[in-house]
This record gives sequence, C-alpha cells and structure tokens, in this order.
Amino acid sequence: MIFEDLPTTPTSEELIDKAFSRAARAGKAKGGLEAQQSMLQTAANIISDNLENVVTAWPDFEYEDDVHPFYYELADAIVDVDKLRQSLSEVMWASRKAREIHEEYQPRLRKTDVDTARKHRKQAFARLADIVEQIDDELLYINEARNDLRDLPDIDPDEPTIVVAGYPNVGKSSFVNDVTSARGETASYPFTTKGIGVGHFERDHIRYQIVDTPGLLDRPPAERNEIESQAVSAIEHLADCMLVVLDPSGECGYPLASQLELRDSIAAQFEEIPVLTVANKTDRRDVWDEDRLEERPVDYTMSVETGDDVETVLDAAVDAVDYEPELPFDE
Ligand SMILES: Nc1nc2c(ncn2[C@@H]2O[C@H](COP(=O)(O)OP(=O)(O)OP(=O)(O)O)[C@@H](O)[C@H]2O)c(=O)[nH]1
Ligand SMILES: [Mg+2]
Repeated sequence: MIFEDLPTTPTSEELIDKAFSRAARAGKAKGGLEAQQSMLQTAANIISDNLENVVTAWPDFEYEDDVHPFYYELADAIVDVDKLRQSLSEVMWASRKAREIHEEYQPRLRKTDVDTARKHRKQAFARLADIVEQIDDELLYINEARNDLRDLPDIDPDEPTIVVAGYPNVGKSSFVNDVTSARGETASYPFTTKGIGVGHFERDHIRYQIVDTPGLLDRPPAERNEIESQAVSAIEHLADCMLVVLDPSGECGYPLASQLELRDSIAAQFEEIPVLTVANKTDRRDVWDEDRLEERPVDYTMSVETGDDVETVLDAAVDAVDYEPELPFDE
C-alpha cells in the first residue's frame, strides 16, 4: 500500500535540535574559521536534507501512476489532500531556503577573523531556525496525515476487482469467505467501523480481488455521512463488477422492497460497470417474498449456507469483469 512505509516526520523543534547539536559536534572537531564553516555546513545540510526527505517519501499526488484515483479519493476522505500537498510544497521551499542561507553565508566565513565569522555563523543559525519554525504547522500536519493514512486497506487498484454490496446480514461476508482461500484482513477505518474485507481468488491464472463493504454500501445513500460517501466514490475507481446480495427471506431484518431500492441506487451510482443482483439463502425459499421477486427478477440465486450455485455466481462475476490481462508480447 502506497502510504504504508512513510517515515515519521520530525517536528521543527526536533529538527532544529538535531541540526544544531550535530553542528556543535562538527565544530568541536576543528578550530578557527574551519570550525565555523563546518558548523554552518552541517546545520544547513541536516535541515535541508531532512526536509527534502520528508517530501520525497510521499508519492506524487499529481501523477496517477503514483497515486491511483482510488487511493487519492480514499485519502481525501480521511485527510485534506490539498492541504497536505500545500504543506509538502512549503517544506520543500524551506529545504531550498536552508541551502540558500548556506550559500549566502559561506563566503562571509572566509578571509575574516574568527569573531566576525562566529557572528555571521550565529546569524545564519538564527535564520535557519526561523525557516524551520515557519513550517512548524506543516510538519505537524504531514505527520498527522501519515498516521491517518498508513492503515488504509491494502487493496490493489490495478487488480480486477469484484465489490460485494447489500444490507447487513444478507450474507456478504459469508460469500466472500466462502470463495476466497485465505480470510482477508479486516481493520476499521474512519469510514466504516466494521472494516473492509479484502480476499483473493484465482481463475485461469488471474488473481481477482473481492471486497466486502460493510458499513459503506449496506444502506441508502441518504444515510451515509460525508466521509462514507467519499469512500463510496473511491470504490467507483476500484470496482470492475458489483455484486448486490439480497436476502428475500427478510431474515436479515430488512424487507426485500428496501433491499431492492438499495440495489437500484447502487446500480445508478455504478452505472459504468456491470451490477449483478443475487438472491441469497435459497435454503430459506419457503419464506422468500416471492411476489416481489416476480415483479423484480434477480440475476442469480444461491445459498452460501448449502453452497448451492455459489460457483455459478462467482463465474458470472468473473465473466462480467471481463478482464483481459496485458501480455508482455502484445503490440
Ligand atoms: N439460511 C442461510 N443463512 C445464511 C446464508 N448465508 C449467510 N447466512 C447467515 O446470515 C447471517 C449473516 O451473514 P453474514 O455473512 O455475516 O452477513 P453480512 O452481509 O456480511 O452482514 P454484515 O457484515 O453485518 O453487513 C449469518 O448468520 C450467516 O450464517 C444462506 O445462504 N442461508
Ligand atoms: Mg459482513
């Protein structure tokens, strides 16, 4: 995951302390003018290198190759990406500024007496400290963003992906767990307390990703808060096929009519991709709402409980994804 390995960002105070204490050590190793020059060089280098490293550790939000639109939107649901980008560019500015101060003061520490050189060096230190203090808020914000983003789900936006939606208790997780070998990791994120589940399976040597979305695509759009809505639009960049699971028995606690309304709103939002409607719990067919199903037929039926037609549904989803792998020798 692109935001996983970001290092901690130093605070301005930590950075100033580090730069000046290393500079003092470098100065002690030498004498006279050389000590002053070495102190300036050490302090300026530590500041400009560390600040530059803060910035280059981040992927470039401007390039889709670096940050896929799925992760851009997801990140933007959690932090203010514009503010983050602005903060990063101010830090880059400060890094360059530290180098400029070095270049400006360097000549003043030559061909002069030690006291004058020391005076200039102290002046340079004051200006370096000032620059770093100016980006205090930015460094704090970048570190906050780093902490908030590092736990985003490990989803590969380039893998063919099936997203599973539907009201709570209809059998979404049962289905995902049934068709994936390893149980996908789940964790909670600001946009769903229940945790997005990610699993994988293989067909014809192609790896497919299947994503469970409790707390996100499990109720009407009007009931989503802003963060959840944005996470849903991130999923638009991810999904190659949507499986809406229904429980026509209503044992999930929601009438089939409401479930069908959710299906319609999902189909409207995800109009660019195939949306398959699957009625689960055929083993409970005796209590299905058959009248309504006659009005609004579904695409498939299955029972995750007994395993009936689960493979058929998965095959249909794979067909709907219609993924063509890029072959290295293709033109
Ligand atoms: N009778 C029957 N029960 C099922 C079937 N599939 C799932 N269930 C049961 O339905 C309940 C809910 O299943 P889950 O897979 O947790 O449902 P979910 O959609 O993931 O629910 P949330 O995570 O709360 O959104 C569980 O008790 C399952 O055992 C089925 O085919 N038949
Ligand atoms: Mg679930």
